[in-house]
Amino acid sequence: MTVRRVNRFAGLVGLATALITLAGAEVVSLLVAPGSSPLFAVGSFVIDIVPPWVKDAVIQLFGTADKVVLLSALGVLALVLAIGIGILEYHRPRWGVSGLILLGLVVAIVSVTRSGASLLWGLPTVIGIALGVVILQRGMRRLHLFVDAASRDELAPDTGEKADEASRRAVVGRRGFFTFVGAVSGAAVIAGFAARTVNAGTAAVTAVREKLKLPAPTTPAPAIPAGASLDIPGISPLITAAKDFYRIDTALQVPAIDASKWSLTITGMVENEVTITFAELLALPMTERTITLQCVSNEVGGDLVGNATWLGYPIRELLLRAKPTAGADMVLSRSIDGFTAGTPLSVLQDDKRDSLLAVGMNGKPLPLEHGFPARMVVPGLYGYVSATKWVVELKVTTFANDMGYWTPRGWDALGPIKISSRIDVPAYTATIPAGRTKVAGVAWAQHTGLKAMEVRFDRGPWQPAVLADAISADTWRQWYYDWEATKGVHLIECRATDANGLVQSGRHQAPAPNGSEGWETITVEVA
Ligand SMILES: Nc1nc2c(c(=O)[nH]1)N[C@H]1C(S)=C(S)[C@@H](COP(=O)(O)O)O[C@H]1N2
Ligand SMILES: [Mo]
Repeated sequence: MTVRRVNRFAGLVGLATALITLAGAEVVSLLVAPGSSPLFAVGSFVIDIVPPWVKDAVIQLFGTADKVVLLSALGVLALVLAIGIGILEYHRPRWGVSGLILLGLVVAIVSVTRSGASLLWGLPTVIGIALGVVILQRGMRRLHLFVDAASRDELAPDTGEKADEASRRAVVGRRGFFTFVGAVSGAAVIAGFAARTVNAGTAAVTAVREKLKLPAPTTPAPAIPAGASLDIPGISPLITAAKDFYRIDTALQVPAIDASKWSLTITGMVENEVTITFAELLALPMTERTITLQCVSNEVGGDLVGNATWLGYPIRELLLRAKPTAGADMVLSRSIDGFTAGTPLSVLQDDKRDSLLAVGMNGKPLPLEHGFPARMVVPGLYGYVSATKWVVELKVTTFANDMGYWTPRGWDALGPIKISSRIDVPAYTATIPAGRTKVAGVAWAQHTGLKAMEVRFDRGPWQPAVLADAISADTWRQWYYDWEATKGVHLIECRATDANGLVQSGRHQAPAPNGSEGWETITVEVA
Protein backbone atom coordinates (compact mmCIF):
# COMPACT_ATOMS: atom_id res chain seq x y z
CA MET A 1 0.00 0.00 0.00
CA THR A 2 1.35 3.45 -0.81
CA VAL A 3 2.22 5.84 2.01
CA ARG A 4 -0.33 8.30 0.68
CA ARG A 5 -3.11 5.74 0.93
CA VAL A 6 -2.01 4.66 4.39
CA ASN A 7 -1.90 8.30 5.50
CA ARG A 8 -5.41 8.77 4.25
CA PHE A 9 -6.62 5.85 6.40
CA ALA A 10 -4.58 6.99 9.41
CA GLY A 11 -6.18 10.41 8.97
CA LEU A 12 -9.61 8.72 9.10
CA VAL A 13 -8.70 7.16 12.44
CA GLY A 14 -7.70 10.64 13.60
CA LEU A 15 -11.07 12.01 12.48
CA ALA A 16 -12.97 9.29 14.34
CA THR A 17 -10.80 10.07 17.37
CA ALA A 18 -11.69 13.78 17.19
CA LEU A 19 -15.40 13.07 16.76
CA ILE A 20 -15.52 10.74 19.75
CA THR A 21 -13.49 13.17 21.85
CA LEU A 22 -15.77 16.10 21.05
CA ALA A 23 -18.95 14.04 21.46
CA GLY A 24 -17.80 12.54 24.76
CA ALA A 25 -16.90 15.98 26.08
CA GLU A 26 -20.22 17.39 24.92
CA VAL A 27 -22.19 14.67 26.71
CA VAL A 28 -20.21 15.09 29.95
CA SER A 29 -20.59 18.88 29.78
CA LEU A 30 -24.37 18.33 29.95
CA LEU A 31 -23.86 17.07 33.48
CA VAL A 32 -21.25 19.65 34.46
CA ALA A 33 -22.39 23.00 32.99
CA PRO A 34 -23.36 24.17 29.50
CA GLY A 35 -20.29 26.44 29.33
CA SER A 36 -17.90 23.60 30.14
CA SER A 37 -18.16 22.16 26.64
CA PRO A 38 -14.52 22.39 25.42
CA LEU A 39 -15.50 23.91 22.07
CA PHE A 40 -17.29 26.69 23.93
CA ALA A 41 -14.65 27.12 26.60
CA VAL A 42 -11.95 27.46 23.94
CA GLY A 43 -14.26 29.62 21.84
CA SER A 44 -14.91 32.09 24.65
CA PHE A 45 -11.19 32.03 25.46
CA VAL A 46 -10.41 33.00 21.87
CA ILE A 47 -12.99 35.79 22.02
CA ASP A 48 -11.25 37.09 25.15
CA ILE A 49 -7.72 37.10 23.78
CA VAL A 50 -8.33 38.16 20.20
CA PRO A 51 -7.24 41.79 19.57
CA PRO A 52 -10.13 44.21 19.03
CA TRP A 53 -9.28 44.88 15.37
CA VAL A 54 -9.59 41.17 14.53
CA LYS A 55 -12.91 41.05 16.37
CA ASP A 56 -14.13 44.10 14.45
CA ALA A 57 -12.98 42.63 11.14
CA VAL A 58 -14.78 39.35 11.83
CA ILE A 59 -17.98 41.14 12.84
CA GLN A 60 -17.68 43.34 9.71
CA LEU A 61 -17.37 40.26 7.56
CA PHE A 62 -19.85 37.91 9.16
CA GLY A 63 -22.15 40.11 11.27
CA THR A 64 -24.15 38.18 13.85
CA ALA A 65 -22.91 34.89 12.40
CA ASP A 66 -19.51 35.68 13.98
CA LYS A 67 -19.94 33.09 16.74
CA VAL A 68 -20.97 30.39 14.32
CA VAL A 69 -17.93 31.23 12.19
CA LEU A 70 -15.66 31.05 15.23
CA LEU A 71 -17.04 27.71 16.37
CA SER A 72 -16.89 26.27 12.85
CA ALA A 73 -13.29 27.44 12.53
CA LEU A 74 -12.42 25.80 15.84
CA GLY A 75 -14.20 22.63 14.74
CA VAL A 76 -12.25 22.54 11.48
CA LEU A 77 -9.01 23.21 13.36
CA ALA A 78 -9.80 20.31 15.71
CA LEU A 79 -10.42 17.99 12.77
CA VAL A 80 -7.21 19.02 10.98
CA LEU A 81 -5.18 18.52 14.15
CA ALA A 82 -6.85 15.16 14.58
CA ILE A 83 -5.94 14.02 11.07
CA GLY A 84 -2.34 15.01 11.83
CA ILE A 85 -2.42 13.12 15.10
CA GLY A 86 -3.74 10.02 13.33
CA ILE A 87 -0.97 10.10 10.73
CA LEU A 88 1.66 10.75 13.40
CA GLU A 89 0.45 7.85 15.53
CA TYR A 90 0.66 5.48 12.59
CA HIS A 91 4.26 6.29 11.77
CA ARG A 92 5.46 7.04 15.30
CA PRO A 93 3.37 4.96 17.73
CA ARG A 94 2.55 6.79 20.98
CA TRP A 95 3.55 10.18 19.53
CA GLY A 96 0.02 10.76 18.31
CA VAL A 97 -1.44 9.67 21.63
CA SER A 98 0.96 12.00 23.45
CA GLY A 99 0.00 14.86 21.15
CA LEU A 100 -3.67 14.22 21.85
CA ILE A 101 -3.12 14.21 25.60
CA LEU A 102 -1.05 17.38 25.41
CA LEU A 103 -3.79 19.09 23.42
CA GLY A 104 -6.33 17.90 25.97
CA LEU A 105 -4.26 19.32 28.79
CA VAL A 106 -4.18 22.75 27.17
CA VAL A 107 -7.94 22.67 26.54
CA ALA A 108 -8.61 21.48 30.11
CA ILE A 109 -6.52 24.35 31.51
CA VAL A 110 -8.38 26.83 29.32
CA SER A 111 -11.71 25.35 30.48
CA VAL A 112 -11.05 25.44 34.22
CA THR A 113 -9.75 29.02 34.07
CA ARG A 114 -12.84 30.44 32.35
CA SER A 115 -14.69 32.96 34.50
CA GLY A 116 -17.27 31.19 36.62
CA ALA A 117 -15.65 27.83 35.97
CA SER A 118 -14.65 25.27 38.58
CA LEU A 119 -12.17 22.39 38.44
CA LEU A 120 -15.09 20.24 37.34
CA TRP A 121 -15.08 22.10 34.03
CA GLY A 122 -11.99 20.13 33.05
CA LEU A 123 -13.92 16.87 33.30
CA PRO A 124 -15.57 16.96 29.83
CA THR A 125 -12.15 17.36 28.21
CA VAL A 126 -10.51 14.71 30.36
CA ILE A 127 -13.20 12.14 29.62
CA GLY A 128 -13.37 13.13 25.95
CA ILE A 129 -9.60 12.74 25.58
CA ALA A 130 -9.63 9.41 27.43
CA LEU A 131 -12.24 8.12 24.96
CA GLY A 132 -10.18 9.56 22.10
CA VAL A 133 -7.03 7.75 23.24
CA VAL A 134 -8.87 4.42 23.34
CA ILE A 135 -10.29 4.96 19.87
CA LEU A 136 -6.96 6.14 18.45
CA GLN A 137 -5.16 3.04 19.70
CA ARG A 138 -7.86 0.57 18.69
CA GLY A 139 -8.23 2.26 15.32
CA MET A 140 -4.47 1.98 14.74
CA ARG A 141 -4.53 -1.74 15.58
CA ARG A 142 -7.26 -2.25 13.00
CA LEU A 143 -5.41 -0.15 10.47
CA HIS A 144 -2.22 -2.20 10.95
CA LEU A 145 -4.16 -5.43 10.46
CA PHE A 146 -5.73 -3.99 7.34
CA VAL A 147 -2.42 -2.65 5.91
CA ASP A 148 -0.55 -5.90 6.67
CA ALA A 149 -3.23 -8.02 5.03
CA ALA A 150 -3.34 -5.71 2.02
CA SER A 151 0.46 -5.81 1.61
CA ARG A 152 0.53 -9.62 1.85
CA ASP A 153 -2.19 -9.72 -0.76
CA GLU A 154 -0.10 -7.50 -3.06
CA LEU A 155 2.95 -9.79 -2.61
CA ALA A 156 1.03 -13.06 -2.98
CA PRO A 157 1.20 -15.07 -6.24
CA ASP A 158 -1.44 -14.18 -8.78
CA THR A 159 -3.32 -17.46 -8.52
CA GLY A 160 -3.72 -20.50 -6.28
CA GLU A 161 -4.85 -21.22 -2.75
CA LYS A 162 -2.34 -18.83 -1.18
CA ALA A 163 -3.57 -15.99 -3.35
CA ASP A 164 -7.21 -16.73 -2.44
CA GLU A 165 -6.36 -16.82 1.27
CA ALA A 166 -4.40 -13.54 1.02
CA SER A 167 -7.15 -11.66 -0.77
CA ARG A 168 -9.76 -13.02 1.64
CA ARG A 169 -7.72 -11.69 4.58
CA ALA A 170 -7.28 -8.36 2.85
CA VAL A 171 -11.05 -8.03 2.42
CA VAL A 172 -11.67 -8.97 6.07
CA GLY A 173 -9.02 -6.48 7.23
CA ARG A 174 -10.48 -3.73 5.12
CA ARG A 175 -14.02 -4.41 6.24
CA GLY A 176 -12.96 -4.53 9.90
CA PHE A 177 -11.22 -1.20 9.59
CA PHE A 178 -14.03 0.66 7.86
CA THR A 179 -16.71 -0.84 10.10
CA PHE A 180 -14.77 0.36 13.12
CA VAL A 181 -14.16 3.87 11.87
CA GLY A 182 -17.72 4.18 10.54
CA ALA A 183 -19.39 2.91 13.70
CA VAL A 184 -17.31 5.11 15.98
CA SER A 185 -17.85 8.23 13.88
CA GLY A 186 -21.56 7.59 13.44
CA ALA A 187 -22.15 7.07 17.14
CA ALA A 188 -20.07 10.15 17.96
CA VAL A 189 -21.98 12.38 15.53
CA ILE A 190 -25.37 11.26 16.87
CA ALA A 191 -24.41 11.60 20.54
CA GLY A 192 -22.56 14.85 19.94
CA PHE A 193 -25.41 16.53 18.10
CA ALA A 194 -27.99 15.38 20.64
CA ALA A 195 -25.90 16.69 23.54
CA ARG A 196 -25.12 19.93 21.70
CA THR A 197 -28.81 20.57 21.05
CA VAL A 198 -29.74 20.13 24.71
CA ASN A 199 -26.77 22.26 25.76
CA ALA A 200 -27.69 25.05 23.36
CA GLY A 201 -31.26 25.00 24.75
CA THR A 202 -29.94 25.53 28.26
CA ALA A 203 -27.67 28.35 27.10
CA ALA A 204 -30.61 30.07 25.36
CA VAL A 205 -32.86 29.82 28.43
CA THR A 206 -30.04 31.11 30.64
CA ALA A 207 -29.76 34.15 28.39
CA VAL A 208 -33.53 34.80 28.58
CA ARG A 209 -33.46 34.44 32.36
CA GLU A 210 -30.63 36.93 32.69
CA LYS A 211 -32.56 39.56 30.73
CA LEU A 212 -35.83 38.98 32.58
CA LYS A 213 -37.01 41.80 34.86
CA LEU A 214 -39.32 40.69 37.63
CA PRO A 215 -42.21 42.93 38.70
CA ALA A 216 -41.96 44.64 42.08
CA PRO A 217 -44.05 42.95 44.77
CA THR A 218 -47.48 44.43 45.48
CA THR A 219 -47.18 42.86 48.92
CA PRO A 220 -43.49 43.07 49.85
CA ALA A 221 -41.93 40.82 52.44
CA PRO A 222 -42.05 42.36 55.91
CA ALA A 223 -38.77 44.14 56.69
CA ILE A 224 -36.24 41.86 58.31
CA PRO A 225 -35.72 43.03 61.92
CA ALA A 226 -32.19 44.24 62.63
CA GLY A 227 -31.99 41.80 65.51
CA ALA A 228 -32.65 38.78 63.28
CA SER A 229 -29.12 38.53 61.97
CA LEU A 230 -26.28 37.74 64.38
CA ASP A 231 -22.76 38.77 63.62
CA ILE A 232 -21.08 35.49 64.47
CA PRO A 233 -18.40 34.13 62.15
CA GLY A 234 -19.36 30.70 60.81
CA ILE A 235 -23.10 30.93 61.53
CA SER A 236 -25.44 30.19 58.60
CA PRO A 237 -26.34 33.51 56.94
CA LEU A 238 -29.94 34.45 57.72
CA ILE A 239 -30.72 34.46 53.98
CA THR A 240 -29.11 31.70 51.95
CA ALA A 241 -27.60 32.89 48.67
CA ALA A 242 -29.07 31.09 45.66
CA LYS A 243 -25.69 29.64 44.75
CA ASP A 244 -25.33 28.12 48.24
CA PHE A 245 -28.92 26.90 48.42
CA TYR A 246 -29.17 23.12 48.62
CA ARG A 247 -30.50 21.45 45.50
CA ILE A 248 -32.51 18.24 45.52
CA ASP A 249 -34.32 16.80 42.53
CA THR A 250 -34.56 13.78 40.32
CA ALA A 251 -33.49 15.68 37.19
CA LEU A 252 -30.32 14.32 35.58
CA GLN A 253 -30.37 17.31 33.26
CA VAL A 254 -31.83 20.55 34.63
CA PRO A 255 -34.93 21.30 32.52
CA ALA A 256 -34.40 24.33 30.28
CA ILE A 257 -37.85 25.83 29.85
CA ASP A 258 -38.60 28.57 27.35
CA ALA A 259 -40.55 30.95 29.61
CA SER A 260 -42.52 32.34 26.66
CA LYS A 261 -43.88 28.84 26.00
CA TRP A 262 -44.41 27.91 29.67
CA SER A 263 -47.88 27.71 31.12
CA LEU A 264 -49.48 26.25 34.20
CA THR A 265 -52.84 24.51 34.03
CA ILE A 266 -55.14 23.73 36.94
CA THR A 267 -57.00 20.56 36.09
CA GLY A 268 -58.92 17.74 37.74
CA MET A 269 -61.71 18.31 40.26
CA VAL A 270 -62.37 21.95 39.38
CA GLU A 271 -65.30 23.87 37.97
CA ASN A 272 -63.06 25.90 35.67
CA GLU A 273 -59.92 24.60 34.15
CA VAL A 274 -57.47 27.50 34.39
CA THR A 275 -54.37 28.03 32.27
CA ILE A 276 -51.94 30.81 32.96
CA THR A 277 -48.95 31.84 30.85
CA PHE A 278 -45.73 33.30 32.19
CA ALA A 279 -46.59 36.80 30.92
CA GLU A 280 -50.04 36.56 32.57
CA LEU A 281 -48.46 35.36 35.79
CA LEU A 282 -45.96 38.24 35.88
CA ALA A 283 -48.80 40.72 35.34
CA LEU A 284 -50.56 39.59 38.55
CA PRO A 285 -50.02 41.33 41.91
CA MET A 286 -47.00 39.62 43.41
CA THR A 287 -46.38 38.66 47.01
CA GLU A 288 -42.92 38.45 48.48
CA ARG A 289 -42.16 36.24 51.48
CA THR A 290 -39.10 34.91 53.25
CA ILE A 291 -39.61 31.17 53.71
CA THR A 292 -37.27 28.41 54.90
CA LEU A 293 -37.37 25.38 52.64
CA GLN A 294 -36.25 21.96 53.79
CA CYS A 295 -35.75 18.49 52.40
CA VAL A 296 -37.25 15.53 54.22
CA SER A 297 -33.94 13.73 53.66
CA ASN A 298 -32.11 16.22 55.84
CA GLU A 299 -30.36 14.47 58.71
CA VAL A 300 -30.31 16.25 62.06
CA GLY A 301 -27.54 18.84 61.69
CA GLY A 302 -27.57 18.47 57.90
CA ASP A 303 -27.51 21.17 55.25
CA LEU A 304 -30.54 20.30 53.10
CA VAL A 305 -32.31 23.39 54.39
CA GLY A 306 -32.13 27.00 53.25
CA ASN A 307 -33.87 30.31 53.71
CA ALA A 308 -34.72 32.58 50.79
CA THR A 309 -36.99 35.47 49.89
CA TRP A 310 -39.45 34.27 47.29
CA LEU A 311 -41.54 36.34 44.92
CA GLY A 312 -44.71 34.77 43.63
CA TYR A 313 -48.43 34.67 43.27
CA PRO A 314 -50.51 33.08 46.03
CA ILE A 315 -51.64 29.62 44.95
CA ARG A 316 -54.88 30.11 46.88
CA GLU A 317 -55.83 32.87 44.43
CA LEU A 318 -55.30 30.56 41.47
CA LEU A 319 -57.40 27.90 43.19
CA LEU A 320 -60.17 30.46 43.77
CA ARG A 321 -60.38 30.94 40.01
CA ALA A 322 -60.43 27.20 39.34
CA LYS A 323 -63.04 26.47 42.06
CA PRO A 324 -62.22 22.98 43.38
CA THR A 325 -65.28 20.73 43.59
CA ALA A 326 -66.54 18.99 46.74
CA GLY A 327 -64.55 15.98 47.90
CA ALA A 328 -61.17 17.12 46.62
CA ASP A 329 -58.46 17.09 49.28
CA MET A 330 -55.15 17.11 47.39
CA VAL A 331 -53.31 19.08 44.74
CA LEU A 332 -50.93 16.96 42.71
CA SER A 333 -48.42 19.39 41.26
CA ARG A 334 -46.50 18.10 38.28
CA SER A 335 -43.17 19.22 36.92
CA ILE A 336 -42.27 19.29 33.25
CA ASP A 337 -39.82 16.47 34.04
CA GLY A 338 -42.54 14.23 35.46
CA PHE A 339 -41.88 14.74 39.18
CA THR A 340 -45.04 15.13 41.25
CA ALA A 341 -45.86 16.27 44.77
CA GLY A 342 -49.14 15.78 46.64
CA THR A 343 -50.08 18.76 48.82
CA PRO A 344 -53.19 18.99 51.00
CA LEU A 345 -55.69 21.24 49.24
CA SER A 346 -56.59 22.87 52.56
CA VAL A 347 -52.96 23.97 53.08
CA LEU A 348 -52.87 25.64 49.67
CA GLN A 349 -56.27 27.32 50.24
CA ASP A 350 -55.37 28.53 53.74
CA ASP A 351 -55.34 32.32 53.71
CA LYS A 352 -53.03 32.31 56.76
CA ARG A 353 -50.33 30.49 54.84
CA ASP A 354 -48.37 32.06 52.01
CA SER A 355 -48.18 29.18 49.55
CA LEU A 356 -46.65 30.72 46.46
CA LEU A 357 -46.29 29.96 42.81
CA ALA A 358 -42.83 31.50 42.90
CA VAL A 359 -40.94 33.15 40.04
CA GLY A 360 -38.24 34.93 42.03
CA MET A 361 -35.62 33.95 44.59
CA ASN A 362 -33.68 36.60 46.53
CA GLY A 363 -34.58 39.34 44.06
CA LYS A 364 -33.72 37.46 40.87
CA PRO A 365 -35.63 35.12 38.58
CA LEU A 366 -35.41 31.54 39.86
CA PRO A 367 -32.10 29.93 38.91
CA LEU A 368 -32.61 27.09 36.42
CA GLU A 369 -31.65 24.55 39.13
CA HIS A 370 -34.28 25.97 41.47
CA GLY A 371 -37.20 25.75 39.07
CA PHE A 372 -37.10 28.47 36.40
CA PRO A 373 -39.52 29.80 35.32
CA ALA A 374 -41.89 28.85 38.17
CA ARG A 375 -42.03 26.59 41.20
CA MET A 376 -44.11 26.06 44.31
CA VAL A 377 -43.06 27.14 47.80
CA VAL A 378 -45.27 26.12 50.73
CA PRO A 379 -44.31 27.19 54.26
CA GLY A 380 -44.16 24.31 56.73
CA LEU A 381 -44.12 21.32 54.38
CA TYR A 382 -41.07 19.36 53.27
CA GLY A 383 -40.07 19.95 49.66
CA TYR A 384 -41.06 16.49 48.43
CA VAL A 385 -44.75 17.15 49.11
CA SER A 386 -44.90 20.80 48.14
CA ALA A 387 -42.01 22.50 46.39
CA THR A 388 -42.40 21.30 42.79
CA LYS A 389 -39.88 23.01 40.52
CA TRP A 390 -40.50 23.61 36.80
CA VAL A 391 -44.18 23.16 37.69
CA VAL A 392 -46.63 22.97 34.76
CA GLU A 393 -49.78 21.44 36.19
CA LEU A 394 -51.82 21.52 39.38
CA LYS A 395 -54.27 18.64 39.39
CA VAL A 396 -56.96 18.97 42.03
CA THR A 397 -57.63 15.43 43.21
CA THR A 398 -57.80 13.23 46.32
CA PHE A 399 -55.23 11.41 48.44
CA ALA A 400 -57.34 8.28 47.85
CA ASN A 401 -56.81 8.45 44.10
CA ASP A 402 -53.39 10.01 43.62
CA MET A 403 -49.86 9.88 44.99
CA GLY A 404 -46.85 12.15 44.73
CA TYR A 405 -43.56 10.83 43.35
CA TRP A 406 -42.02 9.81 46.68
CA THR A 407 -45.07 8.21 48.31
CA PRO A 408 -44.85 4.80 46.59
CA ARG A 409 -41.10 4.94 47.30
CA GLY A 410 -41.42 4.70 51.05
CA TRP A 411 -42.17 8.25 52.19
CA ASP A 412 -45.34 9.45 53.90
CA ALA A 413 -48.07 11.09 51.84
CA LEU A 414 -48.11 14.00 54.28
CA GLY A 415 -44.91 15.83 55.07
CA PRO A 416 -45.21 18.57 57.70
CA ILE A 417 -41.75 19.85 58.67
CA LYS A 418 -40.55 18.77 62.10
CA ILE A 419 -38.96 21.12 64.58
CA SER A 420 -35.17 20.98 64.38
CA SER A 421 -32.02 22.90 65.16
CA ARG A 422 -28.36 22.77 64.32
CA ILE A 423 -25.01 23.92 65.62
CA ASP A 424 -22.92 25.86 63.09
CA VAL A 425 -20.16 27.06 65.45
CA PRO A 426 -17.90 25.63 66.64
CA ALA A 427 -17.56 23.36 63.65
CA TYR A 428 -18.23 19.66 64.14
CA THR A 429 -15.14 18.15 65.84
CA ALA A 430 -13.31 21.50 65.93
CA THR A 431 -10.38 22.43 68.16
CA ILE A 432 -10.78 25.83 69.79
CA PRO A 433 -8.87 27.85 72.41
CA ALA A 434 -10.13 27.94 75.98
CA GLY A 435 -12.05 31.00 77.16
CA ARG A 436 -15.19 32.87 76.25
CA THR A 437 -16.63 31.77 72.94
CA LYS A 438 -19.98 31.41 71.23
CA VAL A 439 -21.91 28.29 70.40
CA ALA A 440 -24.32 29.26 67.63
CA GLY A 441 -26.52 27.95 64.88
CA VAL A 442 -29.99 28.00 63.38
CA ALA A 443 -33.31 26.50 64.47
CA TRP A 444 -36.67 26.15 62.81
CA ALA A 445 -40.27 25.03 63.18
CA GLN A 446 -41.76 26.43 60.00
CA HIS A 447 -45.25 27.83 60.20
CA THR A 448 -45.40 27.26 63.96
CA GLY A 449 -42.51 29.38 65.12
CA LEU A 450 -40.06 28.97 67.98
CA LYS A 451 -40.27 29.85 71.64
CA ALA A 452 -36.97 28.68 73.10
CA MET A 453 -33.55 27.30 72.36
CA GLU A 454 -31.29 25.34 74.67
CA VAL A 455 -27.84 23.81 74.67
CA ARG A 456 -26.15 21.43 77.04
CA PHE A 457 -22.57 20.39 77.57
CA ASP A 458 -21.34 16.90 78.35
CA ARG A 459 -24.93 15.73 78.94
CA GLY A 460 -25.30 18.24 81.78
CA PRO A 461 -28.40 20.36 82.46
CA TRP A 462 -29.98 22.25 79.54
CA GLN A 463 -28.99 25.91 79.41
CA PRO A 464 -31.12 28.59 77.77
CA ALA A 465 -29.60 29.99 74.57
CA VAL A 466 -30.50 33.32 72.97
CA LEU A 467 -32.79 33.25 69.93
CA ALA A 468 -32.27 36.09 67.48
CA ASP A 469 -35.41 37.96 66.39
CA ALA A 470 -37.75 36.09 64.06
CA ILE A 471 -38.51 37.21 60.52
CA SER A 472 -41.75 35.24 60.73
CA ALA A 473 -42.93 31.84 61.91
CA ASP A 474 -42.04 30.53 58.43
CA THR A 475 -38.30 31.05 58.65
CA TRP A 476 -35.44 29.70 60.64
CA ARG A 477 -33.86 31.74 63.43
CA GLN A 478 -30.27 32.15 64.39
CA TRP A 479 -29.33 31.47 68.02
CA TYR A 480 -26.26 31.59 70.25
CA TYR A 481 -24.99 30.73 73.68
CA ASP A 482 -22.08 32.44 75.45
CA TRP A 483 -19.82 29.66 76.56
CA GLU A 484 -16.90 29.70 78.93
CA ALA A 485 -14.93 26.91 77.26
CA THR A 486 -12.67 24.95 79.59
CA LYS A 487 -9.80 22.75 78.48
CA GLY A 488 -10.72 19.22 77.46
CA VAL A 489 -13.01 17.44 75.05
CA HIS A 490 -16.66 18.48 75.23
CA LEU A 491 -19.88 17.16 73.85
CA ILE A 492 -22.38 19.85 72.84
CA GLU A 493 -26.04 19.26 72.04
CA CYS A 494 -28.89 21.62 71.18
CA ARG A 495 -32.66 21.50 71.08
CA ALA A 496 -35.43 23.90 70.19
CA THR A 497 -38.94 24.38 71.55
CA ASP A 498 -41.73 25.53 69.26
CA ALA A 499 -44.33 28.22 69.91
CA ASN A 500 -46.78 25.60 71.17
CA GLY A 501 -44.30 24.31 73.72
CA LEU A 502 -43.32 21.18 71.79
CA VAL A 503 -39.70 20.30 72.60
CA GLN A 504 -37.48 18.87 69.86
CA SER A 505 -37.29 15.16 70.54
CA GLY A 506 -33.96 13.55 71.38
CA ARG A 507 -35.04 10.16 70.07
CA HIS A 508 -32.98 9.50 66.98
CA GLN A 509 -35.01 8.84 63.87
CA ALA A 510 -33.74 8.42 60.32
CA PRO A 511 -35.21 10.71 57.61
CA ALA A 512 -37.50 8.04 56.10
CA PRO A 513 -40.48 7.97 56.11
CA ASN A 514 -41.36 11.46 57.40
CA GLY A 515 -38.29 13.40 58.50
CA SER A 516 -35.36 13.00 60.89
CA GLU A 517 -35.52 13.51 64.64
CA GLY A 518 -32.91 13.80 67.34
CA TRP A 519 -30.45 16.34 68.71
CA GLU A 520 -27.43 17.53 66.85
CA THR A 521 -24.39 16.47 68.85
CA ILE A 522 -20.87 17.73 68.25
CA THR A 523 -17.53 17.12 69.94
CA VAL A 524 -15.05 19.95 70.33
CA GLU A 525 -11.59 19.94 71.73
CA VAL A 526 -10.73 22.96 73.83
CA ALA A 527 -6.97 23.35 73.93
N1 LIG B 1 -39.37 18.91 39.51
C1 LIG B 1 -38.93 18.61 40.74
N2 LIG B 1 -39.23 19.41 41.76
C2 LIG B 1 -38.81 19.12 43.00
C3 LIG B 1 -38.06 17.95 43.24
C4 LIG B 1 -37.76 17.10 42.14
O1 LIG B 1 -37.12 16.05 42.27
N3 LIG B 1 -38.21 17.48 40.90
N4 LIG B 1 -37.64 17.67 44.53
C5 LIG B 1 -38.34 18.29 45.62
C6 LIG B 1 -37.60 18.16 46.86
S1 LIG B 1 -37.46 16.61 47.50
C7 LIG B 1 -37.08 19.24 47.51
S2 LIG B 1 -36.43 19.08 49.05
C8 LIG B 1 -37.11 20.59 46.90
C9 LIG B 1 -35.73 21.19 46.85
O2 LIG B 1 -35.74 22.42 46.23
P1 LIG B 1 -34.37 23.12 45.86
O3 LIG B 1 -33.60 22.16 45.01
O4 LIG B 1 -34.71 24.38 45.18
O5 LIG B 1 -33.66 23.36 47.17
O6 LIG B 1 -37.60 20.56 45.58
C10 LIG B 1 -38.72 19.73 45.38
N5 LIG B 1 -39.13 19.94 44.02
MO1 LIG C 1 -36.57 16.70 49.48
